[in-house]
Amino acid sequence: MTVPDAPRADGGAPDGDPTAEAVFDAVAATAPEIRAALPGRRVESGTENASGESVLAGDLYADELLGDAITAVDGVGSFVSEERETAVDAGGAVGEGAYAVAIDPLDGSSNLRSNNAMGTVVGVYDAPLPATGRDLVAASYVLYGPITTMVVADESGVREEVVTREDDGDVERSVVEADLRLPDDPLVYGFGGRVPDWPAAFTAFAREVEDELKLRYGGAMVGDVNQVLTYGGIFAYPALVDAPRGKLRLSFEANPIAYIVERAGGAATDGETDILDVEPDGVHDRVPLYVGNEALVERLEDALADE
Ligand code: AHM
Ligand code: MG
Repeated sequence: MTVPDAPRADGGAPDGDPTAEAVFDAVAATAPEIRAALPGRRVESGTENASGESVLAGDLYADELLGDAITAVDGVGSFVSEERETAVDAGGAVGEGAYAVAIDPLDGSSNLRSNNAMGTVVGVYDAPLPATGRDLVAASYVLYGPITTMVVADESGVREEVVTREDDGDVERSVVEADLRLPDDPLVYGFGGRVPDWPAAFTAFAREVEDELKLRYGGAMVGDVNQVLTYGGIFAYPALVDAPRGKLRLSFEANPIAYIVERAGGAATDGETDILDVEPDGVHDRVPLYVGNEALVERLEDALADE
């Protein structure tokens, strides 16, 4: 499997952490390859991942391509994926100059069958995993929609980019919004899972919100969070009655998304605690995720506290 040359960022190239930027270049470089490979990879691979979920051929392809690209980046000491049981040692001591990179290679891959949005989620941690989100130095997601966008956050803020492959094969990242901020007036909401599986307090909160906001739920966290970042609102994959830790994974999904949304002016919680402060026991730990405009997230925390 070949990984295209790393792209050069243009349109106001960011001067963030060089290793994190090199990781995001590597991720951007793989994005057109992943897109191109998906049409033939919509079937089950016949294997299960560390969370006991069946894995599609597209999940495996994205995982391998991204794993090859990210472990080749200087300064990456360890690579962990939602699709891999254990970490890959990429050389270098994590926390002593080298970073640990955690990815969800193809978030929302069950949307492959219906051809709806999917994404890739990336967290760059300055600590061996499992770690809390406070150890993130940068995070990003790629959204494979009608166009390929990439949202990148680091200490300096959040920006939105478009990823394109030029006629000469080079992949470019172009900044379309240099300072992405959550709109003040929320418009949309999207909540995962089945209503009968929701705890009563969350259902009551959802009933309130559906009178105020428009439903936008696409079944891929990256796509649904991107709607929240674009229009303002709240996304949740809540604690369920029979799954109090919800569905999403802290290291690969919730932490990077919380980092991005918080730096864009929003908030993220597990219902009680800021997601970035949640202490994991293992790298595949799950966590309930409620993320979006701060006022909505605070209302949600109050609603859950009443239960
Ligand atoms: P995945 O990473 O295996 O695709 O699972 C995570 C996805 C999220 O993108 C999405 O929010 C959620 O699962 C959808 O679950 P559901 O179909 O239960 O609503
Ligand atoms: Mg996912």
